[in-house]
Amino acid sequence: MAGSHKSGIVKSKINLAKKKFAIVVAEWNEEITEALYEGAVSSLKAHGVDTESIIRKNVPGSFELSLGALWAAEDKKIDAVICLGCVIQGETPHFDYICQAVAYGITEVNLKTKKPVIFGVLTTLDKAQALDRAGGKYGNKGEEAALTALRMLEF
Ligand code: DLZ
Repeated sequence: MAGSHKSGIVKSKINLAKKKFAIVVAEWNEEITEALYEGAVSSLKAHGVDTESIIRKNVPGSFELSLGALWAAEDKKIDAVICLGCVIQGETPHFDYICQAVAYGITEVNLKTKKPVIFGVLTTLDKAQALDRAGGKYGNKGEEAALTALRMLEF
């Protein structure tokens, strides 16, 4: 699939059963972010991560993902954080401000905490594009976000 990982399942060099993940989920566009969450969890489990090693935290919207991710990453038990959100363009420039803020915010949390903090945020022009990427014809970007976390833990 263009623009995605080469294969769904990565053969891990590390013991993933020992790793702990926080998944921070934005509640805006819930139908989409729940599908991303399901994708991320099933991908982690398929790679040997225990259900008890996955901690879910909700935030109101994508703008709040950065702070949610920082709080999660500051927890010494957490090895990687996966941020899931969906920003859909409306009639005002709000979209641009949220997308830019969350992209910079998550980057900053990566560098500040030195832990993998994954940007699993859809930024789409409409809901149809989001559905296509949340289990639709372009796969599930939540699954890809989980795979990215695993790849970074293997770095
Ligand atoms: C306000 C807002 C709007 C208009 N659109 C979205 C969106 O499409 N996706 C999303 O995750 N959040 C949206 N929000 C909420 C903001 O992310 C944030 O929660 C509020 O501005 C409060 O800080």
